[in-house]
Amino acid sequence: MTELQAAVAAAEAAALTTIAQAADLAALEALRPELLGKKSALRTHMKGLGSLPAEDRPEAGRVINDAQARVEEAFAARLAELREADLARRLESERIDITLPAPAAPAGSLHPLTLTLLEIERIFVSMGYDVAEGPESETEANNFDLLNILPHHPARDMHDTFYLEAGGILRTHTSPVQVRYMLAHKPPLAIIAPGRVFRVDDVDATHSPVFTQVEGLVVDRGISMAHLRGTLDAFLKAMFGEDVETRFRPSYFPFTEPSAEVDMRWHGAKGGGGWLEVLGCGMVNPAVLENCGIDSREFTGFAFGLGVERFAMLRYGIPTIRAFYENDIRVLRQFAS
Ligand code: 2U9
Repeated sequence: MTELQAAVAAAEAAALTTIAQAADLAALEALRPELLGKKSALRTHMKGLGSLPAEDRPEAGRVINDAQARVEEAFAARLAELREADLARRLESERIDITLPAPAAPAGSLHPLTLTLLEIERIFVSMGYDVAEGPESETEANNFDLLNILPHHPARDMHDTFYLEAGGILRTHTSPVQVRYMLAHKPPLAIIAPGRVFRVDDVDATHSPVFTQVEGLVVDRGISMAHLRGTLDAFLKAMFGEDVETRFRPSYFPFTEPSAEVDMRWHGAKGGGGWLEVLGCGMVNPAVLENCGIDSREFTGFAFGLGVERFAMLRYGIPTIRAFYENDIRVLRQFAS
């Protein structure tokens, strides 16, 4: 063996040992320049070929190339081996148990407006009322004309009501639901009409351009103001407690005659208190009954209307109507049952 062959064999052996001893991928990668780079021992021998006699060069070149090929092969094999070991270690350490139960999805809860509306419905249904619903976009006839709200009434101003480009309007109260119901059913009837209504209004603590109403309507032979008073008094007692006192004050609505506003007495924690308006009501205007195909000489009726937001604010001590629409989870969570 020539001196060169011995040196190449030693360099190859040293490289193979170093490769075999690389403990992990990072260590092996760090060896790459030293073992396979331009300045590796074998490449340095390659560069020295020029100083050999011309007849010795082919054999010497072959010897160095073969050694270089074996080092490269050993490097690639060790790389593959370490990668496989690394993958196996990660699979083991990152193992997940797919048989574990998933974390429970957080349960939502009913909105305070919904809770209040459900309670109002429960009370009226217990008194024999049906719940009627209707569309939020309405005709001017159903929302105004048939309810005796004349063309010059301020509520009909373009700036007070949302007029739809396709024709029609957003209902300003749920009264058109009762209009539709009377046009489709004969008395006796007792219904409540809950739903969203729309008015051009700036938002403040007690106003919103969108809010929720419940209106009620009873039509039968012999219905009087006494039925109206007894019904609303019983409703407010069921809603806020048996010690609630009510007071009826004269008022005016085009669709009722006579009309009244209902106040409820409240008692403050420090002895204060007073009367608070909570409802509007009245005997259905005979003209409205006639508009809806009901003979006003045979039938009379009473009607009332309330804002659900106001009831929910009283029920829960909520100081601003905004709380119902902002959907702040810290507010809503307090009503989770
Ligand atoms: C028909 C006939 C009569 C419904 C009525 C009121 C009085 C009333 C307000 C309460 C608070 C609106 O939401 S609010 O601002 N409503 O004061 N509503 S009588 O009367 C009707 C309805 C339908 C066919």
